[in-house]
Amino acid sequence: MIGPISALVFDVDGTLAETEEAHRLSFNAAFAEAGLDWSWSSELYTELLKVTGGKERIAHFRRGDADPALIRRLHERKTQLYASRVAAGEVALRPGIAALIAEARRREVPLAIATTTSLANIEALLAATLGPGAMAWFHPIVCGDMVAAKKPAPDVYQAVLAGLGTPAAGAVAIEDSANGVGSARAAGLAVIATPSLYSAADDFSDATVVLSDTSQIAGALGWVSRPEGRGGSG
Ligand code: XBP
Ligand code: MG
Repeated sequence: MIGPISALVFDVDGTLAETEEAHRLSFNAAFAEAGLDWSWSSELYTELLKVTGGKERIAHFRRGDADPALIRRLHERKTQLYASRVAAGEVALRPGIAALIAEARRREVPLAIATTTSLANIEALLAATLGPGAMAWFHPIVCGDMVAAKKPAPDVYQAVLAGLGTPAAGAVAIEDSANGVGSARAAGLAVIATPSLYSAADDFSDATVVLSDTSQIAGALGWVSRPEGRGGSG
């Protein structure tokens, strides 16, 4: 079990929710709209996810020979398409996540977000799954483009710790990927890893704890999380 907790820091994609399939389909739809014959299969996307950041992922896929302005346009459109999918209810929180957030709020444990994705994607996901006021429950929310280097660099978690005004000791990160675990560990946080559909084959040896299911996180923290739906996130 992990010791006293000063803050709980959530990753977004693959951790709060299994979002990567919606991202993959949105990338492919943006490519098709632009008349490009680029199409990312699940197998290829699993490989491409080793590169964090949607814009960096496209550049990597094109081996660095795609026009940066085209990449920006494609990524902006993809983000719109992804937000529409999320708003349509295509993405649900992973098991126990809503109850875990409610339990942290009941215990007045500060909540923060450290992610590679964009603020627009977080706003869409939290509004669709936790309601319009949920963004305010997390502070700070640090996104990929707000820091110099994306995961596995420690930047995003260092920025979160600075925003929390708390040392790494006591802060616990919840992550679904090797890149995310690496980033949090490099910033000195304990990390609960919960492998997701696209990260199942990742190396989680640096994680403090590896759980097969997000509904086990409360137990790993020594918390009794309330059953889903009762006294939950409101
Ligand atoms: C995972 C990522 C992101 C998403 C796509 O983010 O690496 O790039 O795959 O989102 P997280 P964008 O740190 O939350 O696991 O296209 O907005 O980058
Ligand atoms: Mg993730």
